[in-house]
Amino acid sequence: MDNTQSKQFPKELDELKDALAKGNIPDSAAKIKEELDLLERTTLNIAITGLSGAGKSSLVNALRGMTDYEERSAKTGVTETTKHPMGYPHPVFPNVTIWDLPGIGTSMFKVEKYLKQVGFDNYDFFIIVASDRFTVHDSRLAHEIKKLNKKIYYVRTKLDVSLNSEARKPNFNEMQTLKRIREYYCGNLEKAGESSPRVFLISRWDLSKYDFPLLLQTLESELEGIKKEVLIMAMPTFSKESIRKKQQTMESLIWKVSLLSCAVGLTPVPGLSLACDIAILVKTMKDMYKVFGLDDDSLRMLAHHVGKPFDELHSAIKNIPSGGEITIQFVRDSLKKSLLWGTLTVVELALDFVPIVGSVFGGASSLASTYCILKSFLRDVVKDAENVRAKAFER
Ligand SMILES: Nc1nc2c(ncn2[C@@H]2O[C@H](COP(=O)(O)OP(=O)(O)OP(=O)(O)O)[C@@H](O)[C@H]2O)c(=O)[nH]1
Ligand SMILES: [Mg+2]
Repeated sequence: MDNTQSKQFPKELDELKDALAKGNIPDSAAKIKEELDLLERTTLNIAITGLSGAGKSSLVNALRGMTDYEERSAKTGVTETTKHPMGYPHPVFPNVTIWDLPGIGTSMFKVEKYLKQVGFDNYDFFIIVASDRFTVHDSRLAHEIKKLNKKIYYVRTKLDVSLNSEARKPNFNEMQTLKRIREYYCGNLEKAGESSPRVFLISRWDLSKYDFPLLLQTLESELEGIKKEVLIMAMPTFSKESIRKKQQTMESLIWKVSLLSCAVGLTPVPGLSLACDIAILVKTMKDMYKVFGLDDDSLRMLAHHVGKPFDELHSAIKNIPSGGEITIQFVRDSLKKSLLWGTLTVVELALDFVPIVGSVFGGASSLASTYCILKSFLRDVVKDAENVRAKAFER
């Protein structure tokens, strides 16, 4: 692990200082515990609808980071029609469920009845999918959903097919073609009464290209509070931007975890001059593998998706040990190293906290050490997530 630390105090620690300055450590720890528990319990339900064959089930799998061919994937293909709402939990973050809904165009019911039938209230937002045109039913549906104060996003799938046929024309320019297609769809939706439709162009076979990364970014930016964090953690890492967002989210979590581990684990760690609950740190580190798609299950799905061997992607992980090797012993050794090598930063941080925490639970150096090792571990995880992403998408 890289133990060199920046001397400047990270911004996210201002929040910690504020929380501690209010003086009541057990209360802060209890609140933080509640917050972290809530993060695990909060559910996110994404509804996908559109005509038969539009690519709904394929998008369900894409959002779950899965291919269409594995055991728990949504069935796709010309004869695999979605007839009833089917919830597909995210394979690694089961609190996120993507719902495959039958299209309104195939329904005999009126919009209100359709929404009632699919249980509209259960969903956080809707994605309407089309591989050709959005229909009048789609815009009517969108209108009703907006009245219910829920957001709608339009996704135009099978872009690869459209681009392939356009590419045969002389003077083909991909950027201009994309712009034209986007304008065409937005124009049509506006004519149908949509005031500011957002249309995302995607190809199921190349999710790192076109608008799929932008779709994820937009969904995330328009969610609020804890649901935003839930989405950021669960979404696949197809872009540098998504890795950066995950990093920011984890940064704001690790000081909370550090405080919690020091506040509840007052047992001194044998052989170390600090007291903390190492199990909390082990869990957080293991969670980081999942968040950044570096656990074996996520890597296997990514390998399937990009058609590369699992071992090839796994070999790009160079800075962190295998997930299974994150043990109490590993964390204890990291803490020991951080106390020996990272002395300057740990001491600086600890001194900064002493006036606030020192007298309360004698934990300034414990807090500084746990924070430093989590931060350093996160930096290594991010480097490896970038290495894996580069390896997965290199041609
Ligand atoms: N070329 C291409 N094919 C796609 C894309 N998305 C989906 N498909 C294919 O289109 C077909 C239909 O996709 P599905 O995801 O099953 O469509 P659906 O909307 O769930 O269809 P129903 O369940 O019948 O309502 C499948 O053969 C997919 O592989 C895409 O972006 N590009
Ligand atoms: Mg389907």
